Amino acid sequence: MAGHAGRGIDASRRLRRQGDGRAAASLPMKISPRPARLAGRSTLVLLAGLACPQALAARLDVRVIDDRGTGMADAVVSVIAGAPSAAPPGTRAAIDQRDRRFAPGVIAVQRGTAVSFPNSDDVRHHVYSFSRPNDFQIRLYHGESSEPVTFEHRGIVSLGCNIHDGMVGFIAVVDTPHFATSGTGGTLSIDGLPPGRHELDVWHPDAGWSETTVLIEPATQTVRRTLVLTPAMAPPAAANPLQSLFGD
Ligand SMILES: [Cu+2]
Repeated sequence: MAGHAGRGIDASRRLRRQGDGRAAASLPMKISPRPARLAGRSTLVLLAGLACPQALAARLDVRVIDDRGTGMADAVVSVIAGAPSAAPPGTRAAIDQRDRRFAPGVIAVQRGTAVSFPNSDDVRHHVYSFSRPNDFQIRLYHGESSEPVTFEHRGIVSLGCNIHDGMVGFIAVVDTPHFATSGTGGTLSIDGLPPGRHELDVWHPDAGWSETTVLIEPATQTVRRTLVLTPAMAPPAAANPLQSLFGD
């Protein structure tokens, strides 16, 4: 992904074009959307950074907000600090199915993670994804599914259920060990970051992919960043199946 087309757009020019006065007043930075993966325009803005001395590996504290300042849950942030890598063998994760919802509705895993899809409902579900090359399906089942699904390719896996159209979920497959998903309030932390300027990717169901960079100074202990995402669309509440899952 390093060096893909579109990187290095001058941030101030982009932001001026978008007429975002507040964002334009922030510090200069490199920023670029990821057109190939983006459902719509998305904007990522650096608001603040803070460094504390004395540590080799730093922690990144992130708050993801929308353009009204509201914290956005279910944002996946990953930092590319080194060569792409798969999860250690045996790494597991799970998405439950409760009350005809995927729970949680968004998870992030490192490539190579085996994800199980237990069904805690008293109805059968038929979980599938058309997201090639991570596509799969688990035919109608109750309780524990027979085999977990190992996701070998970086990208977003959109989940559905063949029985219940309203069930929507996502797995963000990353190829770095440095990632986290924002909870209520839009906050997350990523530990163990080495010094250097690293690519920082963020994905959200309503905003697609964006990327920027994060600078970890050699003596940095904690870096704090606020990332502003502009949802790609704002459909009427009743017409948006994602809203009940991801609304804040
Ligand atoms: Cu179902």
